[in-house]
Amino acid sequence: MKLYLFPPSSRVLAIVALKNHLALDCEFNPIDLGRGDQLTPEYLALNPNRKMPTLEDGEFVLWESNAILFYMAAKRPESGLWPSDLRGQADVLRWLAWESAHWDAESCGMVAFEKASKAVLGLGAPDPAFIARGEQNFVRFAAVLDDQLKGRAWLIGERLTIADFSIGAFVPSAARFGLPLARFSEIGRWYEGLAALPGWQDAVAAKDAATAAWLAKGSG
Ligand SMILES: N[C@@H](CCC(=O)N[C@@H](CS)C(=O)NCC(=O)O)C(=O)O
Repeated sequence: MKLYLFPPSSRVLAIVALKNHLALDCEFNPIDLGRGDQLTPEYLALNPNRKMPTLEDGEFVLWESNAILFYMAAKRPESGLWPSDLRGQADVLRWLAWESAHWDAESCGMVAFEKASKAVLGLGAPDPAFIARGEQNFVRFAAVLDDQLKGRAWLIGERLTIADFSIGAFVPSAARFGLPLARFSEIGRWYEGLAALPGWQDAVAAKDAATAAWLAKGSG
């Protein structure tokens, strides 16, 4: 399998952590969003959205980070990260949809886009109105997540799933971009569980190194 990734991204953290956790054999193809690698004809043939991440497995090409997480987990059914029972699957799918629609697009991802991605993509200054909206939405959706985590080790209960990888991946950037995580103790407790996974730790170290290199390049 080949993965096309911009290494500083939160979505990439989920994918790299899962790849590490499952010990999958994947080749990384870095995509430099600042240089416009996502706009080349070769890349657009893989992902017409002009976005990363993208996975290529032989003839099969897949985009959307949550679909990629599913595909990777389904390669290792014994991991249980994609449940085998109908209700477990529906529950994980619910949280992946929630991540995409609310956690990413309306809160953590919205703030990260304004405070970091716009600079990477050369899209101008952050818009304070969008940041305020993202912060407001964060409080609303983090409360939902915090409540769900009460009495549960992981998002859907005692089983670690790809929903934990997907949603947990935005926690470091929520902290970096000043979102009020400290108000949500269950999120903090749950994230410690993810942060204790060796594959997660390696992925965070890789993301941090890539982010530092990116920032140094920008200021140098
Ligand atoms: N829903 C998509 C979102 C992907 C996305 O927004 N990727 C951003 C960076 S993290 C991107 O590649 N942006 C490049 C651009 O818009 O030019 C997913 O989860 O894969």
